Amino acid sequence: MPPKATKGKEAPVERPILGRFSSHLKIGIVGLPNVGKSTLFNTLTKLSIPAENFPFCTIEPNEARVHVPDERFEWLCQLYKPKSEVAAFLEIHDIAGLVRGAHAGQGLGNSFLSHIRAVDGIFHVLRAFEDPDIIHVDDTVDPVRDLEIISEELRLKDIEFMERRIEDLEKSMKRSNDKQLKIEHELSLRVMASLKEGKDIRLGDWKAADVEFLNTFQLLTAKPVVYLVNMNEKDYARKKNKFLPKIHAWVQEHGGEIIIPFSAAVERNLADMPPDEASKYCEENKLQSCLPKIIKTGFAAINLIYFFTAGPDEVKCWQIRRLMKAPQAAGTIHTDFERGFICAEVMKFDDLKELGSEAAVKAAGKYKQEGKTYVVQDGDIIFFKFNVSGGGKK
Ligand SMILES: Nc1nc2c(ncn2[C@@H]2O[C@H](COP(=O)(O)OP(=O)(O)O)[C@@H](O)[C@H]2O)c(=O)[nH]1
Ligand SMILES: [Mg+2]
Repeated sequence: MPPKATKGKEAPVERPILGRFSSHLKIGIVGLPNVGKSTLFNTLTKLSIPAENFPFCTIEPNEARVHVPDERFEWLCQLYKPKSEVAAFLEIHDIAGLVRGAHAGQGLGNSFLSHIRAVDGIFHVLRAFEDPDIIHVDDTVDPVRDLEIISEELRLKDIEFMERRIEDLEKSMKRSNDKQLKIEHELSLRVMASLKEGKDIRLGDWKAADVEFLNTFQLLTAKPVVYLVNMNEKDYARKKNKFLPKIHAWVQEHGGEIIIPFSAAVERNLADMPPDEASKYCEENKLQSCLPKIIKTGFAAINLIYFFTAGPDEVKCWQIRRLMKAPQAAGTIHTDFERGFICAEVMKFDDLKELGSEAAVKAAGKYKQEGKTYVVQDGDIIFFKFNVSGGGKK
């Protein structure tokens, strides 16, 4: 359910989140051919959690699940020395390259676009490395042109989808006076106007009621984007690249999302070295791996956070969507926890770290009982109290 709008102007209301209401969300690597998508993906795969750790889901060769690095989690594991440790993970899909005209079926366009539809966010990889041996589909390296191509393809696909949707709605409206149809039609026209102006749906100012409909459309331009700029090792180490200022300017004009400069070649080389050699290499060349940042940023971009449960048996990250309330968060552990929710006992990680133990946090009065309306924050350490013995209903 979308959050209720609050009355009055006092508190700035956070915009409702677009996208699937699930804690199992994925991010796809998208870009033109030969920009370094698979090199990045394969490097991530080397870090990935073996498929047998996910017995209930299939993992395809183009999917990887990687742990979200987190010092807080490591600290908790050090403190509790639990029998079991479960970190958060990000699911990443490698999607084949898109080319100009994909929306009209060029280069297997439609199937690529349907792969993008299936993910919840996009790592948009841009090529900012020059290498005469590696051809560029458009002959020259020009990441701003590539940004234009991809964003236009996604928008054109959305326009095509909305055209059909509007046609269908108009047919239905001839037969029925249903108020919902009118509401959806009106929204669809606003969506279309935004797309035709060149404005992606994720950047729109949508109301909670709009978001409910928009989520059923699964539009490509509604998905959050993180730009990954692939450059050569020298540029990556010196944090400079001739294309970066232009990329930056383009992104500022088109939504201002996060840009992460990285080097697929560096990441691949580091992943192939034994750990001590890799750290020596990083020190000598004054650089470090960017993968932790890429993973963390992607996780946050698709609106995932996690809370911890922590004790001697297990320290675990429970991933949920941002803005989730305590009972629903409890439900990710067990449906009974949601059904019989009494309260959430919450410790803040920083308090635990500062004071050193649960008992000390309690003694300092910082162990809080939170009720049904509490919005769970990233990094909360939670103990849920629940009771289903009173004949709770399903
Ligand atoms: N010089 C250089 N080559 C790269 C880099 N990243 C990828 N490549 C090469 O570019 C080619 C295409 O890379 P790939 O990851 O398959 O691109 P994709 O088509 O986007 O998946 C491969 O030969 C890679 O080795 C890079 O950072 N520097
Ligand atoms: Mg590839």
